[in-house]
Amino acid sequence: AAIPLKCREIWKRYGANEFSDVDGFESQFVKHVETTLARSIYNCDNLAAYQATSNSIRDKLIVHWNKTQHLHTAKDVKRIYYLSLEFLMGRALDNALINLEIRDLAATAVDELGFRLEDILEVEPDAALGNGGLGRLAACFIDSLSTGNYPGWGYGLRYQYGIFSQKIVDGYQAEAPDYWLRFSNPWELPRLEIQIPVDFYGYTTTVKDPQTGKSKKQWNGGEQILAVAYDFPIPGYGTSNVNNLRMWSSKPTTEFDFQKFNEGDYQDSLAQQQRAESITAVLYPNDNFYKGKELRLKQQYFWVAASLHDIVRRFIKTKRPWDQFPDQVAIQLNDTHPTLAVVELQRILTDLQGLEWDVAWSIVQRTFGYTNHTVMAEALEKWPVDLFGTLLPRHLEIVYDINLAFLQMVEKKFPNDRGLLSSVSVIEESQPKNIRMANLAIIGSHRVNGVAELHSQLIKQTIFSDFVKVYGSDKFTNVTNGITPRRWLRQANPGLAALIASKLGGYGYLNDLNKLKGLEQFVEDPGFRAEWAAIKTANKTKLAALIASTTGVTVNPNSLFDVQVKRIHEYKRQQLNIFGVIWRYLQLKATPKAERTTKFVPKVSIFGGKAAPGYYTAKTIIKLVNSVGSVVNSDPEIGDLLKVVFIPDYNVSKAEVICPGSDLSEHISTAGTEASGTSNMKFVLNGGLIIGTVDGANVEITREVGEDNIFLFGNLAEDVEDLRHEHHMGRSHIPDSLVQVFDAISSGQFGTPDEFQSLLDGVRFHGDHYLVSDDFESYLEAQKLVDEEFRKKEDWVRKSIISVANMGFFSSDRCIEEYAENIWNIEPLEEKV
Ligand code: T68
Repeated sequence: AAIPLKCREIWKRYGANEFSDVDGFESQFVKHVETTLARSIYNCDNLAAYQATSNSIRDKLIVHWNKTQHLHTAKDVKRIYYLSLEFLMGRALDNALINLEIRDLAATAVDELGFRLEDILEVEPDAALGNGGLGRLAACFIDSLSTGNYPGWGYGLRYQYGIFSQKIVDGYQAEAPDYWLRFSNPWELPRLEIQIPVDFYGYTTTVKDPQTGKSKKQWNGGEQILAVAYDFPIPGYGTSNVNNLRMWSSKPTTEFDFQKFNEGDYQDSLAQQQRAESITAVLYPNDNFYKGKELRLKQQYFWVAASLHDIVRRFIKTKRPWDQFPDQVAIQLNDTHPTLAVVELQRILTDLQGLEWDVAWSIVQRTFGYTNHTVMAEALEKWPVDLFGTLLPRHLEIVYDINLAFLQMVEKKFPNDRGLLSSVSVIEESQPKNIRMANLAIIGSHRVNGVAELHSQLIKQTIFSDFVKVYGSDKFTNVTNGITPRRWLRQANPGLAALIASKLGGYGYLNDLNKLKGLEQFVEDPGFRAEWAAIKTANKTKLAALIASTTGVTVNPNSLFDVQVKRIHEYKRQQLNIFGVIWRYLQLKATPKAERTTKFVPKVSIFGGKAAPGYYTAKTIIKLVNSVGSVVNSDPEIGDLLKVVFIPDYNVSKAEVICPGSDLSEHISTAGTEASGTSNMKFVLNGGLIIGTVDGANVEITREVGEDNIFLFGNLAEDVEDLRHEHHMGRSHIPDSLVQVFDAISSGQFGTPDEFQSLLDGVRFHGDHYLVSDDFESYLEAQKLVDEEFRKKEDWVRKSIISVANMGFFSSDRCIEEYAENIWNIEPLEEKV
């Protein structure tokens, strides 16, 4: 019920009193220490200071969160819902301070209160609810949605355990659980009153609709679990709009199995309830790989059902006719993980709301868009029909009906093309039968996009070519990925961000990144170049400190820092990198001492990244890197000429130190395998150069920064198929350099060779699927060129400046504008303060 008019004056007087100066912040801080945390000046450590600071900032965010949500409801605008099973957010505090433009204020205040902001920021655990690029992309996108004032929500799962934390034990990866919520999380608003029941299992029946007299299908669920909402306010930069990221957590219902109870099995009926919480317990740690686990499908449906329930409820409140649903709601599927949403919406509209099939289906198709992130077969989701049908019996029927209608349409357009029908069918007629989620996502969406130009071309030519035949190519489009410059420049590299601001008239470039172009006019200013170079050196010194504290290895910041940090995967080819490092080491050893420094630039080869716990080859690569490191780093002949380190537990907060500290970063995937890559953008935006293949977004980075400012090598995507064929015909050629590397490994120079044998055999005898042997010489050539260019210090700095100046295109703000215009059809709406 509404508050009576006569009471509202008091509400107004006390409402929304947010702080806006140092004093105001301090008073909030102390209040939170004393009441929220129940501590005092006598026992306030950095953790308490972090929590008090975060709570104070959170209060401020909530005020604007409320206003923004109210505005969107009042204006009845169309919203975009971004469904992603991963949001790799990293830390929230520094980002909030930056986006609210109160970082200096907070630094002053905590200093006056007896703390250092830097120490407080370090206490925060990463919110690591993602594996890699896909999850981080979602995090950049919601930052840009808020910054661009788009009415948009993210929907995800609130895993209790994020991606495992990685330890290196004796050179091997070991996994430890990441219980990130141990000190509670000040950035989430538990909405314990929002509890949505989600059904699983059970059976379907046909019932007569009492109103229409028609018979219809009904799902009688067997197990019910509650989805509880936790909201994370997402502040934009340069705006007071605050969007919402809603994460679901699973809870048992208060119902329980009375039959079991009556049979005297109280323990077991409770235990079954307890298992409800396991649904959102842990993030699956696979990147670019599909594994058909029932619990994963449960996670997907749980999340999709709760999110759609929420979205539909919000729409129903507007009292509009169903036909207008797509005018109010756009839903983006981040990969195929949320594809069940297509089926669930069709079920809601037909079974629950009584719409005709075709009417409902047209609404569904107009609502969804689908983003594909990979062309690799082993990553495409397929669920066994039996497993799917047991968990979601009604959904299986709907999948079959969707497929039937679709295949009839295809058959009509292309009569008697059995091959076409079987390739576009949602059902893979294998033993056992599978449901192809990508096919379902394409059929259920009005637009399908890839994440870089090359990738978007490749999906049309390879995995989805038959769908281009069916739908024409207009359904397929490209939105090249981007990154948020707030976190990946201003936050990660405050020195460089400030220098840029001093030249471009302030920080306005942070939400208008094309302004970076203005830096080009300073390239020939020696003073500017010196400042630029000094900042890089300072950042390298900081990275050297991280290396020392995490690996115990001391490195010289004057060396060339050559970095490859990303998930460990054969297609990303960390093995190519470490083979190249071994080659360099062998060459160094073979060169007379006096000539070494003229022939080789001192270099630190820096690796980092997690391997999926079950991915044996990836784990072997980690071990090889560490084995090479222990030999090279302790070789007194080599000294600073070469160091090899593996930084353990690569994550977002480490990336914020590593990206600004690189001279060169490696993006060396086999051409055609890396859909886009986004760390390539982060490194260049921070003034590093790239050595890379003609793959993913490297292609567009080259177009923007110019060929002279990037070290490209290797075979092209169009040649990969033929090269693989050659290997399979037994016509492999291993270049002599690589043979020498393999011989060195096999001789035991880097520890017991047995464990590396399979890695070498993969190249030598098993088809060299990732074309390491084909690209090795070209890689060494490119590295040689890097050495030569790095010696020309001034030219290197010029390349760095020109590259940064041309990175405007890769702001995730640009991505969101493209999605909004070409896929979602939504407009920004700004709260007027
Ligand atoms: C990445 N994909 C792409 N997948 O590999 C990368 N997979 O090229 C691209 O830049 C990025 O997406 C953003 O578009 C992933 O990160 C996964 O992490 C993943 C997770 C679960 C299942 C499959």
